[in-house]
Amino acid sequence: MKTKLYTPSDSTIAYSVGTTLDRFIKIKQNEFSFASGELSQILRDIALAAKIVNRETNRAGLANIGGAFGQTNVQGEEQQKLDVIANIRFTRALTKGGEVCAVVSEEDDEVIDLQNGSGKYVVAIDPLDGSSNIDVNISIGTIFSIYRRVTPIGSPIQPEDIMQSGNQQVAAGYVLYGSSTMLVYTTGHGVNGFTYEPSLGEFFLSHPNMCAPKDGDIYSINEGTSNLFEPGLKIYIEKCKERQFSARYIGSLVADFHRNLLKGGIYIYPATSKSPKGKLRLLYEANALAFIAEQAGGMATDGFGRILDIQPTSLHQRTPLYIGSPDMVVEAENYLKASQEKVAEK
Ligand code: FDP
Repeated sequence: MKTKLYTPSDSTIAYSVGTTLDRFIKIKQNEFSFASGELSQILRDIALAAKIVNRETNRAGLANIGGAFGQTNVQGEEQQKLDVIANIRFTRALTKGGEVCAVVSEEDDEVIDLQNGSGKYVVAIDPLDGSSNIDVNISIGTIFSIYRRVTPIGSPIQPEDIMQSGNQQVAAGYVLYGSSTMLVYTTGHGVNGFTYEPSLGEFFLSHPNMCAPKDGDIYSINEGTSNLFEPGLKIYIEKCKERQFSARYIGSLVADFHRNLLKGGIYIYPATSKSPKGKLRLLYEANALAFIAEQAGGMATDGFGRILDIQPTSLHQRTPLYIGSPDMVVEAENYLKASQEKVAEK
């Protein structure tokens, strides 16, 4: 039998559609420290749930799934119907995938034991971040962190499986439901972004090896509470204005973070005199984005120290967050530290 070697062609009538997320995960599997395919499966489960949530989000205005659900979550925030739907979708996908033993979610006050006896991983997730933006058709997101459990597989979940500092993450990512839907993730070997192609139902590699600009000229902060800011932060914001930086604040963490990651900038959700720990949650918001920021060459602190080194003490713990281009984060941090030193001297 005659054979001929296949040579990939750059055909203009059947052009290559690119690298799917699935294929990329498979190619990269040997980069994981424990390359047995389980982590790949979790990423695939998350991608599947993200596609479903993307569909629900796009139909929200038509399918009576916008608006409030009628209950508050553990944060005392009113749950939106899509918050609840997204929580169910992600938890179900992770349960059925079989690799995850426990989930920490913004929407559940307790740890969810998935009863997957052989599950080696723990996932912390904000299923739908920025949910106050759902009803006004503005970008929202999903944020996730993946950890290996530290106690023996099959035994009951222990606090030490859950309360791991961010530097123990084996993977983290976010999904941005925006003008297009993107999934961005890291396994500690750089950051890659995938754009969803709805007609094929696949995420395709669109942003390989994402790098945060070292410096930037965008600052993102809710200035409506500026009278409650620490003196050092007030000075930093004034410096941004003096240099005529652009103020950009969507009020959707994933979307603000993503823009600044691509363009160069800083996102700040600070401590205020009213909320000394800020608003954002360490386990399922700050840690994942901090891991991604650092993997892209950016930086993430609580204003004084690295986010990834904070030892969590409670499930829904909050933290101030300064994240983005490293030069900007360092400068903001320097103003904070200088003003604290002045206070200490008095
Ligand atoms: P939301 O409450 O709408 O879920 O995670 C919380 C968050 O949104 C972030 O996505 C967003 O950046 C921030 O809160 C907005 O808070 P403010 O309205 O206080 O600025």
